[in-house]
Amino acid sequence: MQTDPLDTPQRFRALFLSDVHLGARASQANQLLDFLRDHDAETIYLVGDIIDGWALKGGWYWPQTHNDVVQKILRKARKGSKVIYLPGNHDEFLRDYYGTHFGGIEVQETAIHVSATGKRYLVLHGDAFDFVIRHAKWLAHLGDAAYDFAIFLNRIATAIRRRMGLPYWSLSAWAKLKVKNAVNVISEFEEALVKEAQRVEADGVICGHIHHAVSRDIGGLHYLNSGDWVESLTAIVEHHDGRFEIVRWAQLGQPIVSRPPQAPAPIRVPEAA
Ligand SMILES: [Mn+2]
Repeated sequence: MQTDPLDTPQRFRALFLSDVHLGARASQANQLLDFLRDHDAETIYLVGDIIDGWALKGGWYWPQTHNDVVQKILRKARKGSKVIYLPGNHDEFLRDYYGTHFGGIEVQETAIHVSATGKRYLVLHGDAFDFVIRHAKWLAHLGDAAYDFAIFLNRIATAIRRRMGLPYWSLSAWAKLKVKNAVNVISEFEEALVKEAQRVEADGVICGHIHHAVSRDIGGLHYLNSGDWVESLTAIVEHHDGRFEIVRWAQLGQPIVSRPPQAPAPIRVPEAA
């Protein structure tokens, strides 16, 4: 693999990205652009909050780098990557387009990703469980029907806020306010998502939403969170042998999934636009 060291991205079986928040000033789109130059995959899952419709409502902010990220992803789709977009709460405008395609990108509410080792992963953003997490204590006493009802209430509440033009209620902001509970909120989120994976008979779950990248075992299920491109600059890759790995791009473009040292090419051929 030494032929074209600078322009050949590492190719993975699957790549999971979430919480890029394009359109928000805090988005580190330029870092993601570097990451995407170096990372390719057979299947790319956009696990929600890729475009921040809520930030755009507060004033149009769309610099070239944000556009470049969109172009880069569309280009990967054209070149043969299967790209699946699972909208989150910040890009919920896409939720009207479930089952449709644009530029080769499929929009779905949730997906099941089957790993190279045959394990089934539920893939979704995760905000549908905010209500469950806020009311976890009393719901735990009421059982499954109340739990399903809470998910339903969450959907209604989000629709009402959207209809009334109210700002989106943020679980992570709420968790940060209640600082000493933030750890609990994270573990309640993880438990709710694992429970949902169990319900659909998956072996694991891959989600985003809480900007907290992690890969761990919870009660025999594999919980993965792809983190974000606002603060932590993280993604999940699946290697060809079915191994999942959290990639941390935080150290100024020095990925932890490192390539072997390579001699610099004398001339860097510019990529076609
Ligand atoms: Mn979210």
